[in-house]
Amino acid sequence: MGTLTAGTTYYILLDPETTTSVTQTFQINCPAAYNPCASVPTVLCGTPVTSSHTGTGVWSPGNCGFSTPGQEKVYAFTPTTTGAHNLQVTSATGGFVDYFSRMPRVAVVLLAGLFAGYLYPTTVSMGTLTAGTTYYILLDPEGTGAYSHTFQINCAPAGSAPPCVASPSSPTNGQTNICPSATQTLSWAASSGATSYDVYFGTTATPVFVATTAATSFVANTPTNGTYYWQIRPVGPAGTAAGCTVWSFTKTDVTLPNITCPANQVQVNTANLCSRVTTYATPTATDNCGILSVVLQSGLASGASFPVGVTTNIWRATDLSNNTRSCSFTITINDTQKPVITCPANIVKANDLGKCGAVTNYPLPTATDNCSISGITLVSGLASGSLFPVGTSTVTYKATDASNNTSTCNLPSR
Ligand SMILES: [Ca+2]
Ligand SMILES: [Ca+2]
Repeated sequence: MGTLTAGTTYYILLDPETTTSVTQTFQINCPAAYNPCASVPTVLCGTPVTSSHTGTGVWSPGNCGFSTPGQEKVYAFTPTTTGAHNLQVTSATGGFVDYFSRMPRVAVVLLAGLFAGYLYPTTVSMGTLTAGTTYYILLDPEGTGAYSHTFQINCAPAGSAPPCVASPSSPTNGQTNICPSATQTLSWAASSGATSYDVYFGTTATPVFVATTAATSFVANTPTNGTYYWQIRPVGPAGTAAGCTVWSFTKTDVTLPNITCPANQVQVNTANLCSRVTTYATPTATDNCGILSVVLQSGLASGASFPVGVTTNIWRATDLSNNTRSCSFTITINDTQKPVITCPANIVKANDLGKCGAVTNYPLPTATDNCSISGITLVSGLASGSLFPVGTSTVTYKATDASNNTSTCNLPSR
């Protein structure tokens, strides 16, 4: 029946050459389903292979937006030396064929974890392949027409891979207390003969491949505090250095900030007030990584009205990792203003009948103070209600404020 196309409906007409009874049994024999793994030819170093494809395949791994519906071919390659290999396409007809290979840097199951190589560029790096390991290459056309590609795998040149870098430039291996930041620049000395460096980086002792760079530095992402591990594998024409040391560093800030408070101050009250408006310099703070804030925790701000007495001001500095340290200082306002005491007016009276004096009551003195009065006491003379002798008696009262300032007044009477 020739080549039939999948999904198309064909009609078969049975038409006897006679009008008598005819019985026939027939069937349509279909081709076996295509199996790309039924035959896996071996590719040898530097030996061209011509791969021909026609019709539909069984897989269509997408690549850069192009599907690959064509017939696949799988090839096996086992390098005899460890080192850099590349795949070179030397001729092609029919159009694009996508080349997939096992990514050499990650553990894979056959044909999973693929990277794409194209017809263009005609040579693509396969990275460092390991001697004795079998790699698989999948060729998958982007169409179902007829394709023919000739390719070869070029093996590592003679020589040896460049040496590992002895130690990192920055951060140093094992460095701790590196200030937290979103990124960390890694740098290392050049390795003799290296043309590029494979950078491995991560938070475990087995860092993963993250980049290839021709430079001797790399900016790694360090979004969280903790220990990071990294490894540099110098790459040269003959291969990639193996067995290079895994280095580490730790990003954290456990160093408390420093904060310096101004000196203690002693002032006197503002006249007629039990306080004084006082200013002071804002405490200064420094930190190995950076200051987030310097705030007043308790006490009063500069420029506030400080009450008579001792006010303790506590300031706290917080660094970018929320480490804190506090300092304190006092502002003392002394009340030096005496209270004001007022005695009642003089009392003049005659002697009580038959007495050489007079029982006399007088109103008690009153007192005011800018802060508060703690007491009014009789210092000398007779108390109110006493028998005052004939003549002039002097009564003296004393007012005391809360700061032990005193004032007296006299109440002469006779
Ligand atoms: Ca700090
Ligand atoms: Ca006072």
